[in-house]
Amino acid sequence: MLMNGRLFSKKSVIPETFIGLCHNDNFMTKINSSTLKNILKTMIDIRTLEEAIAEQYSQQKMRCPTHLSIGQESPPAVLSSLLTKEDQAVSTHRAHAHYIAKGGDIDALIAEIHGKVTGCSSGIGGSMHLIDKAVGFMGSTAIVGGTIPIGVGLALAKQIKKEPGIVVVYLGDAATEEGVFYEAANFAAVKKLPVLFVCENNLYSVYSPLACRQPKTRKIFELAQAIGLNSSQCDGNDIPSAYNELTQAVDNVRAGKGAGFIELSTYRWREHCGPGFDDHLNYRDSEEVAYWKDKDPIKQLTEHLLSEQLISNNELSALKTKSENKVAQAFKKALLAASPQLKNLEHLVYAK
Ligand SMILES: Cc1ncc(C[n+]2csc(CCOP(=O)(O)OP(=O)(O)O)c2C)c(N)n1
Ligand SMILES: [Mg+2]
Repeated sequence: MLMNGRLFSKKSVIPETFIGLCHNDNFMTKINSSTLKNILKTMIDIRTLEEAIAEQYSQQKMRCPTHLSIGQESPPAVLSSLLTKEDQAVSTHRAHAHYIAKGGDIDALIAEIHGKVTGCSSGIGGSMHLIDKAVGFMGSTAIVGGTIPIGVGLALAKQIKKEPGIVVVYLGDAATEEGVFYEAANFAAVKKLPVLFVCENNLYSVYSPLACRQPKTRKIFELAQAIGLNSSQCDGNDIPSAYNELTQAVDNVRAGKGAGFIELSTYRWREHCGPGFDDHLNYRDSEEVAYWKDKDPIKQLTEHLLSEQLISNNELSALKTKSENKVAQAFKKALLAASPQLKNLEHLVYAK
């Protein structure tokens, strides 16, 4: 089998459901170079800040659980290049990348993970409970599937009030195994709501591979299609394929063609929850991990931009340095900021 120019003859490291999702360089040339650079910048910001979280986590200043998206930065980075401020998004326990890509503030995210008042959720939410209405980021939650009906509700409100924009509901592959997904997806399909479900299929629910949770031949996007959502699937770590498919999916929802669903294959490099690695638990093959690391979306896009002379080495290092400085400043500010006061707890938790 030939995937992304590499030959796998022994055992396939690609699950059946992803076979055929190939790299397509032709699409890359159709994407405007400034869009590609913005996508790269967003991915670098996400990776830089998450690597800094991983590095500093053991200092015990960040006391909430964190789920890192290192390795799966491309779906939100590509999607957000197609969204506007009028569009809204809801997210999952693995929310940092979604928040930053939607225009979220690095200072506010780092402060939130440190439990400080300057955090986007005023320091009482932590990594998994991010909200920032100013950028249309309407919430994330630790309950798998918990924000799916909230996103559908936001889309219903947009439809009733005739407000512009669409709603993006980020979900993991495991969230499609929750009953609430079917209820919400059915309602969105029936009402033709302006909502796009964006499923990041990283093959795992904690340590359980998709293959032991769902029939091997099932494709998640086909299941969504059967519910009545306009569905598609693509290689989420392949920027041109993701850009092409996401453009079509977003355009269809914007055009009022009904609720959509897109499944993007991707992979987390680190442990399910926490700053380290959990591969010693042997729940996934080292060959599989190596395959996905080789499909690093940042590496792929950097190589393309350099080889096409769309970015210089100097520009690239400036981009990285700027991101590192911004993240370092964010940590400094977070450590100096105040903690929330108990008297404000009720005010911060309940909506009026
Ligand atoms: C309703 C519910 N069931 C179980 C859990 C425990 N849990 C936390 S994350 C997770 C895996 C979710 O997998 P997926 O949706 O694919 O997202 P990923 O972690 O792979 O990004 C599980 C089972 C939970 N938080 N909520
Ligand atoms: Mg998963």
